[in-house]
Amino acid sequence: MFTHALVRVPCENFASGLTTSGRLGAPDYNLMLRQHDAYVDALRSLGLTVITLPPENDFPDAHFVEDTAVVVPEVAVITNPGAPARRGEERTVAPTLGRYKRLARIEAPGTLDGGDVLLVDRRFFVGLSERTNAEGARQFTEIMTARGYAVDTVPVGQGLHFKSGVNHLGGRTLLATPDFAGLPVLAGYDVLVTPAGEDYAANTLYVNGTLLTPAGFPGVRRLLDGLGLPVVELDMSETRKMDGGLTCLSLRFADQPGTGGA
Ligand code: CIR
Repeated sequence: MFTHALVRVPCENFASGLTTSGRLGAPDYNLMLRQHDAYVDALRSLGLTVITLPPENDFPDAHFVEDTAVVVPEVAVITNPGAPARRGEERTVAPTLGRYKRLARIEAPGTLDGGDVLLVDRRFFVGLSERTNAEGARQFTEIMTARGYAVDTVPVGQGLHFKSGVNHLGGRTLLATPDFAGLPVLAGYDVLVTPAGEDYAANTLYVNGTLLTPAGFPGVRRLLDGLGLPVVELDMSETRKMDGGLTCLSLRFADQPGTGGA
């Protein structure tokens, strides 16, 4: 069970962040803040204590905190983000996570974005993408295998991050876009496949038995309803305009006694 989530308030110039999705229209800051508040409220309603970092005007993508760290009970891995414009976001995340966890770091020339890292039970999938390179994945594998986790690397052909295409819905169930669903490494899981036009909703988040999913994707909603878990839809329009997904707005973790501090 997660007990905590770390988020960051989007900064006023969040629309200057990296994006490839110009066709979705101009981002609206006030709407972004309202949608972010609703996201935080959803996490709180699931029992999480939400730690909120202040906006970072020099880093317009910094509210995508998921990319700056990977947190498990044993360790928080501070990443070296793959996009040069985002390097430095991790500096203000590390001290906060350090209050709860031991820290490890991905060091240059390794790069790794948390959006490429999916944990299913004690097995990690790490996407090799434009943001995560082989050296970053190698360092991550060393850190996590030393702590008893399995790590598989997967090439990300399509989309920004591995979790743009595949996410865990609890138990043995995954949700994947058609491009990722047939990956040999996913054999052995129950893989639900997003219907045509609904790839964005593959980025659905399982938190303590509830599924948080982007609003406006009825086919994915039907698939999720079939699992019998509570489903909460969140409007992600402004996050999507900046190539962001629902998972990337937070870092979720369990604050277990004995795992914090040095
Ligand atoms: C970027 O391109 O880095 C940001 N505009 C979006 C990052 C989204 N992160 C994520 O999905 N994990």
